[in-house]
Amino acid sequence: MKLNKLNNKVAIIMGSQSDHSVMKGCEKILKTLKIKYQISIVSAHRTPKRMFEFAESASKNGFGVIVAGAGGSAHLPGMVASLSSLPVIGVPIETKKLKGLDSLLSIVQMPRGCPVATMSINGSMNAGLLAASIIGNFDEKIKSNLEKWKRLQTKSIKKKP
Ligand code: RP5
Repeated sequence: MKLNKLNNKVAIIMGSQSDHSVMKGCEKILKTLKIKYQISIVSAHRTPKRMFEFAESASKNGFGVIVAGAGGSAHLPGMVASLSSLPVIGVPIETKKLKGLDSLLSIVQMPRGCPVATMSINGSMNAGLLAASIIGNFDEKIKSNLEKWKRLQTKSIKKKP
């Protein structure tokens, strides 16, 4: 597939409106790093056609990374990874009954041949940071924004408690 000149946007998708409060962490860090993103609800089981259309056109639409949050059986990141050659970062969403261990194990245990980079439970900020690292490989501005952010983080850690 022909790539756009610069596939430097991040797609944030999530299985349900109820995932949004967690996925806001990803939005926040992308905003801080001045990375363009689009956010939408795409459910593998409630809106399968939407998921197919999204995944199959993601690269053509200028996305360079997909961040997918899902809870419970959490098949969204894996399904999207099977339909797109873009890197997919999965965010396991904490669930009421199993505290997100279900989501984590589901997303992390992708079978051979279809990887999903799995974050910690509710680790949406790290998903944004990892997306920035990937985009920063070919977008100098983003790389420098990320480097600056890391320097500030380091500076903010006091030596003494
Ligand atoms: C998954 O089911 C979603 O990702 C969400 O985390 C979970 C529960 O969804 P709701 O019942 O709250 O819509 O598809």
